[in-house]
This record gives sequence, structure tokens and C-alpha cells, in this order.
Amino acid sequence: MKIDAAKVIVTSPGRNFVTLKILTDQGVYGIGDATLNGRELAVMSYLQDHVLPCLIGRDPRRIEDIWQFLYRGAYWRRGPVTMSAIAAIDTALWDIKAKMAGMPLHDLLGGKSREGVMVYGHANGRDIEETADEVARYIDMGYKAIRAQSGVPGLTDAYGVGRGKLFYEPADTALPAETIWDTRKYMNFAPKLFDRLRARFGFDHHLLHDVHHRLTPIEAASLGKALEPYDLFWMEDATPAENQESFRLIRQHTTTPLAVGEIFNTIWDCKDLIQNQLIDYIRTTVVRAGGITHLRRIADFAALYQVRTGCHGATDLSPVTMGAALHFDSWVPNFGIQEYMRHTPETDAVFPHAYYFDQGSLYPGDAAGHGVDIDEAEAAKYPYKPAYLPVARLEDGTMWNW
Ligand code: KDG
Ligand code: MG
Repeated sequence: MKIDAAKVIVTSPGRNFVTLKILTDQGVYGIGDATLNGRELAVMSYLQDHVLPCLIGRDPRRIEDIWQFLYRGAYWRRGPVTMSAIAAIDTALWDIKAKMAGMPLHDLLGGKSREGVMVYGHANGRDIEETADEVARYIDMGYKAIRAQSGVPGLTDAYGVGRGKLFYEPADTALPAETIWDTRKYMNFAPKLFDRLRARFGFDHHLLHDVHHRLTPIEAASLGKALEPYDLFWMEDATPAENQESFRLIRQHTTTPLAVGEIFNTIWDCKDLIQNQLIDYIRTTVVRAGGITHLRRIADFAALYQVRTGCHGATDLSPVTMGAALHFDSWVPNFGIQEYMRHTPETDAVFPHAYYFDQGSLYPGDAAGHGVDIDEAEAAKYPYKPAYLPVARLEDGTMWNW
């Protein structure tokens, strides 16, 4: 069996997606997601110009060998561009293997460990009451777990608060939008949001919150402590994690569960966090961390330390990543939760998929492979549009973490 051809498809049905299609001499093809928000064309070129020529003629069944070839063979290891490209190839190859076996991918991974994959949705509003009303709406839709983000008094923009409902999309300007951040205003406010949510909804639902890298370790420790009465499922990305040791300080001060890792690319980014039990949930997902092959390695390592998975699932991860992640989530023994930000109907039409939502859980479906395809005619209707994530500055103009 041989890889005959491979192509990269860039489409923008409301936001940009980079998709890889690998075709074989047996007529079976596989699909992988290579989207890297705001840097899409870099991954496209990495694939087209540097990697795909090395794939043609290879046996697509040798997933591990191809992974190692791309990782070790690049010489320049790791990084989001390289690892997103490797992920796309790996995902497409697993799709091919499962289709050849006539099995849904989760069967090939070892079979389902659970019936449904618990997901969390995003409730956000301009103020506490609007956010609370959104939480109510998610509860009505059947969600058991809800992430809550609110506008902060005195700040024009807050992370996670969109202009629309359901389809919040932060990368929506042709050049990076500048936002202003103030830690003190946020720190004073965040506990009030959860105080209100618990007062209104009680403690039956899981509540989550994303700090989005804005705090220093000691500030994060203080926020974690302040949020303890509200029994969060997790506090996410409380501080940037390049220095994995930072989490020790947070950990020493609070029992609020900690999640991190949506921007991590490899097991090396989370090795210390996991083996020192400094976190509770690892957020790496298929497209960002080298595909199914590498994600599985991270999850198995995490299981040794009772760290559970919580795959990133924002809209910049295409339905291909969502489909593949759901098969992974269905299998992985140390599953925690899956993020689920809904794609627009236009995106869903470009990527027909077998997965579906029911009563707070997603189900991967029974199609052979990962169950997500790309409709190329539909994709061609939406050309690439430059779009960037915002940046953040402090009130005095200092660059900060968005
Ligand atoms: O591209 C950036 C988004 O994926 C990120 O801002 C979303 O933090 C995020 C989340 O938890 O979904
Ligand atoms: Mg996040």
C-alpha cells in the first residue's frame, strides 16, 4: 500500500481552517487538521513545500515510523508549526488505518471506555447577570459542565466574551486588535461571578474558568484560593507555563483543580507538570500535540500520576480535530472532559461529520475512521482571509499575555 498524493485545503467558512487530505493507491483517503490560528499559511507551506514530497510513495500503515521520521528527521524538533503539520499527517494516517480496518477509530485504539464524552460549553456575557443567563441557557441545552467568562467592570474587553452567543470567535480582525488588561480589576471581580452562579444554580453543575495566562504564579495562587468556595471543575491557564515550576507555587496554596496545556506541543512541555502532580488536567489536543500518536503518549504518561485529559476544543480546531479527539476521548482511560465550542453551520457544511451532541455529551458516531470528511466544493466557496487573535497591553502600554 502506498501514499499516492496529498493536498492541503485552506478554507474560511467564518474562520480559517487548514486541512490535509492523504490519498492512497487503494482508493482510501484520510483527513487531518493542520489549523494554527493566525499562522495558518505557515503550516500550509511547511506541509506543501517541505513535508508532503517526503510522504509520497510511503506505506501509510507505518504510522509510528512516519511520525518518528517527521519528528526526528526534521532535526528542528517541536514548535507549533512542525507539530501541527505532524498532527495533520498522523490524524490522516489513523483515519486511513481505521477505514481499512472498517472500524471507528476508537475501536482501533482499544475500544470505548465510556458511552459518551462529557463536554463543557462556553457561557459568556458582558456582565454577571448576562453570563448567568447564558449559564441558564447551557443548562437548558443539557450541558453538565459550563465554562463561565464575564466582562470585567472597568475593562473594555475581557477574554472569552464575544459579540455573538454560541459562536464566539476571537480571531476576527485582519491585523491583531489591541486590548487592555488590568489584573487588579479582574482579581477583585472573578470570585463575584462564581458567587452569583453558585447562588443561582447551586452545586449540581460543573463550572470552569479560563484565566488565559493573565496572572503571575502568586496572583494565580491567590485567585485559586478565593475560588475554592465555588468548587470549580478547573481553573485554566492561570499563568504562562513555559516555566513548569511556576505551578508549584500555585499548587502549594490552593485546592482548586488546575488545567493547562492547550498551547503545548509535546510531552516535554508538560513532563514536569505531570510527574510532579502540579496539575489535574492536561489540555493538549490532537492538532496541537502531534496527532493521535503523540497525544496517546502524553495521556498514558499522565495516567501514572492521576492527571486526566481535558482536550482543547475551541473553534480554531476544525471539526476534524474534534472528531479525532472524540474517538481518543472515548477510549482514553484517564478521560476528564472535552471542550466543545460549536462551529457555525457553514463550517459544519464544509466538514460533514458523524459526531453528535446529546444531553451534555458528544458521541463520535460509528463511521469507519474518525468520521469527519471535507466537502471540497463547499470548501472552495470560502477563500482564506487574514485573521489574527487580539493582543493585550497593560493600561500603561506594556505588552502582556493575551
Ligand atoms: O486560538 C486561541 C484559542 O484557541 C483560545 O483562546 C481558546 O483558550 C481557549 C480555550 O480555552 O478554548
Ligand atoms: Mg483556554
